Amino acid sequence: MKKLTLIMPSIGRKPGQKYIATWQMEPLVLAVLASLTPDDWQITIQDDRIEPIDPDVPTDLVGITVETYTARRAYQIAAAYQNRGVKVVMGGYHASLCPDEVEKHADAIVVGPAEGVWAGVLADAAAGCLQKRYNGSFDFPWRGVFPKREVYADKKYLPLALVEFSRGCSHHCSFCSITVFAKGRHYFRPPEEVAEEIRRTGQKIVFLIDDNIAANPEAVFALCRALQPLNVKWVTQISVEAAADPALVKAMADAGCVGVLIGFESLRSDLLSTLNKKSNESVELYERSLALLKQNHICVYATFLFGVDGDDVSSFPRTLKFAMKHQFFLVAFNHLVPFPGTPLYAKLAGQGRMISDAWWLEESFRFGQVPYRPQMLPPDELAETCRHYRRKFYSTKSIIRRALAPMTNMQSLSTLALFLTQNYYGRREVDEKFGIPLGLPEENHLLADFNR
Ligand code: B12
Ligand code: SF4
Repeated sequence: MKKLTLIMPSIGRKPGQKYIATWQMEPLVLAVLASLTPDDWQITIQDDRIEPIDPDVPTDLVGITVETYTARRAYQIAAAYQNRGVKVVMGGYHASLCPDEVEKHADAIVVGPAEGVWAGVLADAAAGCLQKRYNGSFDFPWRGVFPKREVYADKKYLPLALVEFSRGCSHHCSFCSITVFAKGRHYFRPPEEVAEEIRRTGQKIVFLIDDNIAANPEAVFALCRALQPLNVKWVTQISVEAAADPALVKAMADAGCVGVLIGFESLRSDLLSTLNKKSNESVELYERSLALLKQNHICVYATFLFGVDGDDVSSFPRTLKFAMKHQFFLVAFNHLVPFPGTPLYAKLAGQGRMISDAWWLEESFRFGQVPYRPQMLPPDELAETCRHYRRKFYSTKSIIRRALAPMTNMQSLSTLALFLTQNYYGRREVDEKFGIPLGLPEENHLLADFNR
């Protein structure tokens, strides 16, 4: 039997610090790839976020999933296998957004979804005739495929199942990797297969990882009908205008939705048109959707972006006040990140505002650093101000004030316990995340005794 090793790289880590606790979710992508792999391959997985990578493991082929923040680390791991003559295939967001770069570090890459091409890649690898690049098509029939979670059954992850209902998004926000990757498409699995998959996981808490689950509201009604009998609690991501639809929000709540992540991005919705984020048309819309979510006992993880052109520092206190007023469950105060391949990246590069064209490859780059020149503040000050306001949001006083939300964060003892745990991690992680190097130190990047 041929042997395949599938790898999830970490971003990197600070010496002596464990990997960020809330980032240790099950690596769904590896289970999806395993489900597409013919039975004559024996699969093992290695997850760099929770265990040391073993480059000497007997294997005929290695597959690595690559995101922009994990690219440096992925290249380190690939080199360790290639040094002993093992072929490496890479795929994922970064491989699709930056194929020319990723190709230099891999024997083959898959651009786009693996569904239509992975079996062919494996056949070519077995026959010793790997091509350099395979282009996955988005027109595959997305049915009858169930991720093979057995591949990570012996590993310890956060106690929730990651499940996909749809991929892509019909919006075209200029900073977003999703819409570039999926070429603006939004496609679905049959709702009854999603329900069946959830049943099989046996988990009672589910993260429907869709980036904008309601990009097609009709599909969500069908999904809700399929999920309602399962009696599971689920969280997901949704755009703000969809969350202002009373029938949709009620259907989601009735089907077990207890939390949504919403990218509000900015209270200066007038500026969001520069990012082509047309869905966030006004603060009145935000207020309407938040009232509805509250009425339906759905907690909100709100994310905001700072450093948008035309914005100024008064946005920070104003946004914090808004976050406190709405007693958000969690918040992310992020700075804008120009991911490669996005229209935002092209614009900033065209204006000569990138500090480093390939910031994700820089040895000196750290997580939380701003890689472009914002109009609002110098890059370091923007990074530090985001961090400062995160600290304020996760202060003890703020946690207590936000806990006292009877319709949402305090609706039950179990929700309150979850709120307190998640806010504890949120507070701890402000400083833990900031400054993580990309990749591990070159001289000992495979150290088995690295503090995990
Ligand atoms: C769940 C999730 C998380 C979870 C779990 C992490 C994880 N990676 O499992 C958490 C919350 C921890 C998280 C954290 C972060 N995330 Co995240 N996350 C996601 C999300 C919503 C789902 C990931 C997933 O499981 N997808 C399902 C799989 C099946 O899809 P896929 O990876 O695209 O795989 C398909 C193809 O790409 C291809 N493929 C992928 N890998 C490979 C490998 C091979 C060999 C082959 C052949 C094919 C192939 O085939 C697959 C099947 O078609 C994605 C968005 C999304 N919808 O994918 C963002 C996403 C991956 N995250 C992103 C980011 C930026 C982050 C953070 C940096 C956020 C932050 N600021 O803190 C951190 C980084 C943490 C880390 N890497 O350790 C970005 C990455 C953008 C980029 N250009 O790289 C995404 C795309 C979101 C976005 N809006 O842009 N994330
Ligand atoms: S609504 Fe969200 S997922 Fe859709 S394009 Fe905009 S940022 Fe990306």
